[in-house]
Amino acid sequence: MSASVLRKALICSAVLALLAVLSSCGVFTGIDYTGRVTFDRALPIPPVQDGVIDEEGRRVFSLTAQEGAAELRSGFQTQTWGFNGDHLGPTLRAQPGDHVRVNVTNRLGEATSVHWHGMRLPAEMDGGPHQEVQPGGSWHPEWVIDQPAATLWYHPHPHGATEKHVYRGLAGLFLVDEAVPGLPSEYGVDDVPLIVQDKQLDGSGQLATSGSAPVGTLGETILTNGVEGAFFDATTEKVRLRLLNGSTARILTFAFDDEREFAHIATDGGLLEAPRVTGQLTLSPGERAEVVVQLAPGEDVMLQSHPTPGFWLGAPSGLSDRFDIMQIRAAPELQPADDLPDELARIDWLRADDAVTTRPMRLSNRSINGKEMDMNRIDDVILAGSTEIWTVSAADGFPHNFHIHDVQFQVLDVDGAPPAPHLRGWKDTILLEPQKEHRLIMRFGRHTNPDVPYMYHCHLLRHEDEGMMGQFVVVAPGQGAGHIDGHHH
Ligand SMILES: [Cu+2]
Repeated sequence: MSASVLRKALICSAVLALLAVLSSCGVFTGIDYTGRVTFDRALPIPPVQDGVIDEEGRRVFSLTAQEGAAELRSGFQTQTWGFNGDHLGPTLRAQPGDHVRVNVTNRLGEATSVHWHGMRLPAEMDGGPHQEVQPGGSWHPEWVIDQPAATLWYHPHPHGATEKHVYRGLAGLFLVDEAVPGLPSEYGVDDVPLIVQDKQLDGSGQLATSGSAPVGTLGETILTNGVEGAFFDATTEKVRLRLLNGSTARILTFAFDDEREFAHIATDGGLLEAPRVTGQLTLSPGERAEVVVQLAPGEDVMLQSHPTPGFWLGAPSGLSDRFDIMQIRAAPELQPADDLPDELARIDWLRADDAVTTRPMRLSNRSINGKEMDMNRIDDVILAGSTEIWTVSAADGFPHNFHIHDVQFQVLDVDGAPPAPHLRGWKDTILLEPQKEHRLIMRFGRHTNPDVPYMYHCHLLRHEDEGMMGQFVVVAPGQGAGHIDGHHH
C-alpha cells in the first residue's frame, strides 16, 4: 500500500468514525416534513397510450422528448422536460406477446435516450448509453413483449447525464397488462399510477440540484405524478396503487398516516404468488410495487413516507425523513369491490443448482468490483439462456441499490438468511443492505449480440453517472465478446 493510499484510508476511517459518533449523539436525525403542504390539487393521471396497430401488426407508440414548463408547485411555472408534453410522459400499455415499436424523437438541445426499465429485449433496443438519440434525431426500437404483466417504466439513460434527464421530468410508466379477476383494473379510477419523486425547488420554483452530496440531490418537495400536494378522489372500496419511486436518490418507505395495513400484490417484475398484508413498504429509486388499499366511505387518509431503518449513514442520505405524499379522499358512498384473489400468479422459482456461473458484484466508491464505468469495456460475457447467481454487496457505508438490464431476478438469500417478504417476487432493482451479501439468481434470455452491451448499475443516479456501472453482453454458445463500436465519447 503506498503512502498516499494509506493516508487516504486513514482519513477516510477517521471521517467515518466521526460520523458514527455524531450519529449516535443524534446529530443526524431526520427531518419531519409532514403537515407542511396543503393537499388541494387533484392528482393528475398520465394519459394512456395503447398505441396504433400498423399494417404489420405492430403496436406503435410515439414519444417525443421536449422542453416545457409545468406547475409542479401551486403558483409557480417550473422549467421542465417531458415526453409528449411539458413534464413526465404518457403511460404506455401493451399485452404479453405484443410486437411493439416506439417512435422516439429528441427535440431537446442535447442527446438523450429512452431505456425500458425492467423489459426483456434485445440489447440494441434497450435504450442505454449506446443508443443515444442526438438532438433532432429519432430512434425506432421494436421488440416482442416476452414477460408477464408488470408495472415497468421508461426513462433516459444517456452517458453521465441520467440524473439530470430524469430529474427534469423525463419518465413514464410502461404497463404490461393482463386482466386478473378480482384485481382493480380501471385505469385512473381504481387502478392508479403513482410516480413519486422528490425535488429541490428554489425561491422562484425552479429545479435546483445539490453539487456534492453522498447520494446526489435530495429534495424537500414530494411530487406525485408531477404535482406537489395532490389528492385522489376514490370512488371504490379498494384502490390499487402502482407505485414507482422515480426519485434520483431518495429512498422512500410507503405507509399511511393511520398506520393502516394494505395488500402488497406485485414487485418490479410482476405479481406476487399471493397478496401479502403489510403496514409499510420500502422502494429505492427505480423500484416499483403494486398495493391495494381498503377504504371506508367518507374518510381521508394520507399516503406518507416513513423513516427507513437499517442504515447507519441513513439520516444524511435522507432515510430518516418523513413526508406526506398524497391524500386519498374516499367518497361518501363507495363502489363495492371483490375480495382479493388468494392466488395472484404462478412464479417459476429458479434453483441455485441450475446456476452455471457465480459473479461477485461489489459496489464501493462509484465503482463496481474496483472498476468505474468504461463505455468501451465489456465487463462480463454471459451465455444466452443460462442461469447465473450474482452476489451483490455494498461495501462503503453509503446507500446503494442494484439494477440489472434485460432480466428479472429472484433473491435467493441475504447474508444467508431468507429474503424479506417484500423481495419474494420478480425484481430488477434491489436496495442493498449495507455490508451484506445479496445472492440474486436470474436466467438470461435468448437475445444475443456480442457487440452491444446491457448495463448493470446503482440506480442512485448520481452514483451511476459517476461510474458505478458495468456492461455485459449476452452471446450464443461458442461466441466471445465482440467489439463495441467506438464512436462514443
Ligand atoms: Cu449507489
